[in-house]
Order: sequence, then structure tokens, then C-alpha cells
Amino acid sequence: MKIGIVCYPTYGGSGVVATELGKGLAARGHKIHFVTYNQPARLEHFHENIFYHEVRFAEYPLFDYPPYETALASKLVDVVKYNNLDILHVHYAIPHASVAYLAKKILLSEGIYIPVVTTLHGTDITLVGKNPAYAPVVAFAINKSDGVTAVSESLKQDTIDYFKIQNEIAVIPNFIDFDRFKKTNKDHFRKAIAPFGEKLLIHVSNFRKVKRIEDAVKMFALVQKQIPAKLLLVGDGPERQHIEQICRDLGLCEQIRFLGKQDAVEELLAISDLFVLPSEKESFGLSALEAMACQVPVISSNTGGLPEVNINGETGFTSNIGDVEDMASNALKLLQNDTLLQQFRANALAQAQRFAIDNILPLYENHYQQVIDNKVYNKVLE
Ligand code: GMT
Repeated sequence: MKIGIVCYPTYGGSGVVATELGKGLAARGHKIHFVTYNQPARLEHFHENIFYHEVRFAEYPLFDYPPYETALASKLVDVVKYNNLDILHVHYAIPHASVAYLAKKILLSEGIYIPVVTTLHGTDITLVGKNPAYAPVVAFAINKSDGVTAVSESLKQDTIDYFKIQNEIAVIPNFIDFDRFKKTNKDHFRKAIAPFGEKLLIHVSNFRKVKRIEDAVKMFALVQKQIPAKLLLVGDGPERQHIEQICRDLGLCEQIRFLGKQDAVEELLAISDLFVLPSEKESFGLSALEAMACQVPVISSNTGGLPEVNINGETGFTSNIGDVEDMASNALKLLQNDTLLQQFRANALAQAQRFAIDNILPLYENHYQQVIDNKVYNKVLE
């Protein structure tokens, strides 16, 4: 198939999933056309089946805000038309789903039919999408998509609860590439970070409020009172300064290390004992899945799709949002019992294997085919 993929090219989870999906589909022989305003972060190497089209917009003194949606829609019209695409797959509803609908209508006026699949990732529904500033457009664009997927059952349910949705929503979860995310021996690395055999806890995110990193720090403060431990904070974003201040206030600067954005996260996961994800909202929790693939059990909140990924009492533990005492006590259960920790490590790996890329990509291929086969039906509905 010739597939157009629209996503945010930044480090966010939706952009990562979209890029890895495109790379995986290209490896299976599909022609993939990425349409974004910057080269996607994980699109590093040349591949004969991958094409990248940059959205550029002309500056003009009248524009306080560059008209990105107009530029993206025009680019999509161009890319679909001149590359004969079979399907457009947009990731993150805002603004990609409504822009794709506009492009589709323009193309239809020229006699070209392009079906659109929208994948909902989480905050495009649960945080930003349901805001009245965006909600009517989001609901309309979801209903006008020819196929809709959500990354968890929980996100599907949230979408149905927040909006009047007439469309079917297929659940296709996030996936993991075990060629990259696997347990490797990095003992020398671990010795450098934890020279006295300290236990290692790790959190990876884009440091937004929704991640509740403060809770990770507070639960760690309780853990390190009982056993020697360190906390690695990986990533960067708007909350970083605030979290640094909390660490200083708690006198934990020696035990908590801010590592900033890291490309080889798997190497840090390989030396970690527990992954901490206390989010306020989390539609799936790709970072938790990456940890589990590296055999790291997860201490998380029980929000959104997290319980679909992190099975309480099996691959880690889930607690109510903000219950840092429970999170700390769960972490200690594992860190103070090596046999139990090893069992949870094995369980985490087994659970991650369910989400192996080879299991999930065919679900997208089937979804595309169904949407394409529905062509006439959708055309009539328009
Ligand atoms: O929260 C992030 O890290 C970024 C965000 C995004 O949309 O870019 O991630 C969302 O999509 C990921 C991929 O589908 C999911 O694994 C994350 O759980 C989801 N984040 C939230 O729901 C907060």
C-alpha cells in the first residue's frame, strides 16, 4: 500500500508510535510518506520505501499565528495527488483529523478519493480534545474519519463518554520493537551510577504536569529511607525546574539524577530495577511498555489504559493517583525480595511480548484494508 502518515515530529509518544509504525510498515514492503513540519525524531536512516515531505508555510506580517492547518492541508493534497496514495493515516486528532478531512474534500472535488484513518493517542481526547475550545471540531473530525483507532480500551471508552461518536473505534495498542528494547548487560554502567549496589528506580517522560513527577520523587523519598537507592529522571520539559526545586528542598540531590533527553533509553532501562509512572492521565503508557520489554517491573498509577499494560501484582503494581505511600510500599515489596523481583521481571517481559511489533502491525494493515474496501460506502455517506 502507499500510505501517508501525519504526526507530530517531536519526542511525544504519538510521534514515536507513528514513526515506528511507518518504519515497520516500510520494512514490510509498503511505501510510506511522512508529512510533518520537521523530520520525525526517530526517522534517522534512509530507507528506500520511506519518503519525507516537509510542511512549509509562508510568513506574512498579518499572521500572528502561522496558518499551519492550511499549509498542512495543501501539502496533503499535493502528496496524495502526486504519489497516488491509497490511504492517509493521521496521528493525534488535533489538528490532524480535521485537516485530513479538509484535504479529502478538496481531493474529492478533483475526483480523487482518499480514505482517512485517525488514531487517537490520549491527550488529544482526555486533556486537550475535550476542552470546549477544540471539542466540536474534534468530535466532527472523528465522525468524518473513515477509520478510527484508539491505543487502549480505556481511551476508546473515554472518547465515547466525552463525545457523540457514531463511528466504530478499533483498539490497536502501542507496540514494541524487541530488536531495540531488550535486557542487555550494562553492569559497568550500573557500577558508575550506583557504585555501592544501590537499587535503581527510573522515570522517563516529557516532564509535563500530567506525568506527576513530583509523586515519583515523593515515593522515592520514602523508599530511600528504607534502602540505599537512586532515582534516574530521564527527559525534559516544562516541569523540570519545579521538580529540581523539590529535590533540593527534600535534600535528595545526591540520590536523584536528572539525565535530560536521552536517545538510548534502553541502556538506562537495562540497569534499572523499577520503572515509576505515577501519571494523572495515561491512555496507554508506551514508556512503561518499553521498560517491561527490558524486564523492568512498573510502579504506576491505575489511571486510563495503564492497568491494560501493567498488570497489578504481576508485572508491577498500580495505585490510586497520588497515593505515594502505596507506591513506595509496593516498590519496597519488590526491592527487598529478590526472588519476587525476578518473578516480576519475567512477568513484565511476558506481558510486553504480547505487544511485539509483529503482533500489532498486521492489525493496522487489516484496518487499512477494511477502510479501503469500504470505499463506496463512505463516498455515498459523504
Ligand atoms: O504523554 C506523552 O508522553 C505524549 C503523548 C502524545 O500524545 O504524544 O502520549 C500519548 O500517546 C502515547 C502513544 O500512543 C501513549 O502511550 C501515552 O500514554 C499518551 N499519553 C497520555 O495519555 C498522557
